[in-house]
Amino acid sequence: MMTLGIDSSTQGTKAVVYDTAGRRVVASAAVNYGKDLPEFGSPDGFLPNADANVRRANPAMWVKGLELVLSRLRDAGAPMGEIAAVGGDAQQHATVYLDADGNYSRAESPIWMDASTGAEVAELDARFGGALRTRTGSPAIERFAAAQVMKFAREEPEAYSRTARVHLLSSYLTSVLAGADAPIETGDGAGMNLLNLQTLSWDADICAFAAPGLLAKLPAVHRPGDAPLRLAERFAEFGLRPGIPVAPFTGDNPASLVGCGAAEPGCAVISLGTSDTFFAAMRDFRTDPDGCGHVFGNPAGGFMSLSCFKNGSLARDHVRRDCGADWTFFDETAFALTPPGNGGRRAFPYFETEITPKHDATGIEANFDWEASAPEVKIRAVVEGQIANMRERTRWIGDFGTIFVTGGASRSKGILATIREIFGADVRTLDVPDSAAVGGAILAARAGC
Ligand code: XUL
Repeated sequence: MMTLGIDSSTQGTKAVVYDTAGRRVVASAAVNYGKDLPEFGSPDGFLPNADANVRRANPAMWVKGLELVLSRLRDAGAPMGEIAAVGGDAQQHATVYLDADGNYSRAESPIWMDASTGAEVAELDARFGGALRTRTGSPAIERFAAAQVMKFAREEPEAYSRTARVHLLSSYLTSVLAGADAPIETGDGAGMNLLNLQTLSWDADICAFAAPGLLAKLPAVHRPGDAPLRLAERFAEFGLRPGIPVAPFTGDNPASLVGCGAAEPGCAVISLGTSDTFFAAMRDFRTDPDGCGHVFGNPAGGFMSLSCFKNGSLARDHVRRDCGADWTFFDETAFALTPPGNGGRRAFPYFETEITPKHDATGIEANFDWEASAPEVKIRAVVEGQIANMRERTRWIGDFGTIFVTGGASRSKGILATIREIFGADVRTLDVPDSAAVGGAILAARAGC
C-alpha cells in the first residue's frame, strides 16, 4: 500500500510517499518557511519578537506549507493517484483559534517555543497542584494549551468569545485535509494539560478554570482505533484521490516514536530538531518527579514519556556561526581535534528560554574562557553540555541499551559519538531522517486497512 505522511514542523513542512510493503520512502518533498514562504516573515518558523518568551506564527503559513509541499510532490512525479491513505503530524502544543465561519479569530498562534504564560502556570499550579500531573501527565506548562488559552481569554476577551474552536495544529491540519472539523488525537492531546489520561476525555474542571466555555470550544477526542476521516474534494488538485482515509494527525514526537519503530517499550529515541527530545514508549504510567518531563499518548496505544530541550538545532547553528565554522567542521572535524570530555570544559547554550531545566535566555554559559577558546573546543563543549544535560534530565525515563537517533542533526558523527559516550548505549540512526513523516505514513496505513 502507498501512503502519504506529512510532517508540519517548526521550520518547515515535509511529506513522504511511503510504500508499506517495501517499508521505504518512494518520494519526498520539503518546504522551508524562511526560504520558501518569505511573505510570512518567519525565517525560523515563527514571527521575530524582541521578547524571547513570545513565540507565535501566522497559522495561514502552515496551510500554505501543506499546499506547497503537496504541489512539489506532484510536480516531482510522485505517484499521487496510488496513495491509499493520508496521515501526519505537527509540532506539538501550537494552538489555532477559529470563529464559527472557520476564519482565524486569533491572527497569531502561540507555538511550543512560547513561554509567556508564567502567571497562568502559577495559577493552574496553585489551583490543581499535583493533580495536574496525575490527571494530565504533566504539571502546568507554559507552552501547553491550558495556560495559552487562559492568557488569550484574559488579554483578548472579545476575540476569545468569538472563538468557536480551539484546535491543536495537528487537528487543524487534519480539518483542512478533511474539509471538516477534526478531532484531537490523544497522543498530541496529552500535551495540553486538559486531557485526562486515565479516561482519555477532556477534564471539565481544568477546562472551566482555564477559560469560560472552553470545553465546548474543544474538538472531540480521537482515541487509538477510532474511525479515520476522509480526504476533501479539493485535494484532487494535487493528484490525490478524494475520499481516501485521513488518519488524525498526531504530534511530531509521537509520530517519530512510530516512525522509528519504537512504539513498543524497550528502546528510546533522541530526536535532534529545532527542539531536542528524548522519549520512549511506556509500560506503566509514570511522571517526572522533577516536573520537567511529560507523559503523552502513544498513537499505537498506551503512553510515552518525553523530555524536551528547547535549545536544540537553532542553538547549535548559533554556535556554529559564532565559531565561523561550516557544518562539516561542526559535525565532524571539531570532534577529531578534541578529546572526549574536552578536558572538563563544558558549555550550555541558552539562546531561547530553556524548559529542561527552566533557564532564562542568557546566551552561552561556560566553565572556561569562551571568547578566548578555539572553535573546536567551543563546539565540543556545547554538544557535550547538551547531551550531558539530556542524560541527567531523562534518568526518570530509565536506562536503555539501544537509542535511535533521528532528526536533521542525526547526520553528525560527532553528536552520535557523544551520545554513545554519555549514555553508554548502542546508538542507531535511520536511513530516513524524517521519522516523523514516516510515522505519519505508517499511521495512515493503519487507518487505511
Ligand atoms: C515537545 C515539544 C517540541 C515540539 C516541537 O513537548 O514542545 O518537541 O513538539 O518539535
